[in-house]
Amino acid sequence: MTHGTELKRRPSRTRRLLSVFDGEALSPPPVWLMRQAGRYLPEYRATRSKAGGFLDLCYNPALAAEVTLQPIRRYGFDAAILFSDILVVPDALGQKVSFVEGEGPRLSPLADGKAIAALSLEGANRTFSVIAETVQRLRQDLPAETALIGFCGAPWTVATYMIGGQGSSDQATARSMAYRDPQAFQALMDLLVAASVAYLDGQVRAGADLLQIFDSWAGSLPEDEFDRWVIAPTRDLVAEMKRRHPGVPIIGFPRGAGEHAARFVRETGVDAVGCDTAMPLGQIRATLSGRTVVQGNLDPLLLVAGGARMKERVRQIVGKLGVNPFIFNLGHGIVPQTPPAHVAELVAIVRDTKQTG
Ligand code: 1CP
Repeated sequence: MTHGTELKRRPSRTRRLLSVFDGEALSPPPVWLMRQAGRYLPEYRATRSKAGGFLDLCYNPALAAEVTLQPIRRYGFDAAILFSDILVVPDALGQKVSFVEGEGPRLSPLADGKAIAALSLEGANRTFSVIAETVQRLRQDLPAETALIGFCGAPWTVATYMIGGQGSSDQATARSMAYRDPQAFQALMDLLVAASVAYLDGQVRAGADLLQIFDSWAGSLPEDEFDRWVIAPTRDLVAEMKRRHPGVPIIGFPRGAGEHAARFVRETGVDAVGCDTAMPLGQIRATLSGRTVVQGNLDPLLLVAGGARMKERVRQIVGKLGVNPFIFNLGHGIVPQTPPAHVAELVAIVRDTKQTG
């Protein structure tokens, strides 16, 4: 891998996970889990209550680094993911963001082009530098063999929260605005691409080894809108990050992309694709595996259930996808009711899939 001159990294092979981006199929595959830090861990809940609000936790580098490290200490994952949130970006752009305990994020919704025009990148770097400080601490405190993942939300997914003001099952408010006023919507996409570049650039300069772009709501758009609001802004974001940091791998996670996934990979230029729970292993094997690095895709609810059924499915996933460069993960984030002991069990099962001979 080529490394940017500003990075004082160890050679990538000390971090096993990075070898998959050199085209190696590792056995057992490297493993980390989306939302591996979070409410299912008692030590997370304790740190969070010390921090005050959720954003106070994201903006406290010592505490954010601490909760990033908690699952690494417990489970020895091959990668840590920076503790922050995709909604740090709207907050940095001047939109009011808060988190209601038990209910999720609340933003003052952007009603029209005027509200979008009032947002500003000026001052955002102050917020992003606090997040970069967390990354810097992590690079010092993490074991040398643990890769550090930086991340942001994809412009489309972040926009759905900015326009809707909260999470929703159909993203109707954002989809409607995109039809009603595509020009204003495009302006928001362009602003989010620029802000996400600044957010990710700060993370890479501070020591992130690779990046993931979360497009959690990519699945709600028809094909022409998918091209315009998922593929195009992600392609712009990836192109600018590749220009600045050609050696830093980027994982795209277009949740719900289904049939669009292979085209998403080809047209955005990502180095890896996160596959969601619903994506059939046969489709992944036929259209993605061996062409790009594949990540996924155990059902988070099977991790809650645990037991023989989980073991069987893990072996099936690794058996099918582990023959090519592959990272084991869930198909979406860990849910709060997950028993921590099941996560330990899962990691043991994945590591036990090592092919001998
Ligand atoms: O009460 C709490 O402690 C808040 C729960 C929580 C956590 C642990 C939120 C609020 N964000 C996070 C951290 C987080 N969010 C990480 C940290 C690293 C890790 O994975 O361990 C990451 C990568 C995210 C990304 C994120 N935030 C996404 C994309 C991934 C996904 O789950 O689809 C999204 C959509 C968000 C918005 C968000 N932030 C928090 C919540 C509960 C949500 C989702 C709201 C919804 O369901 O619409």
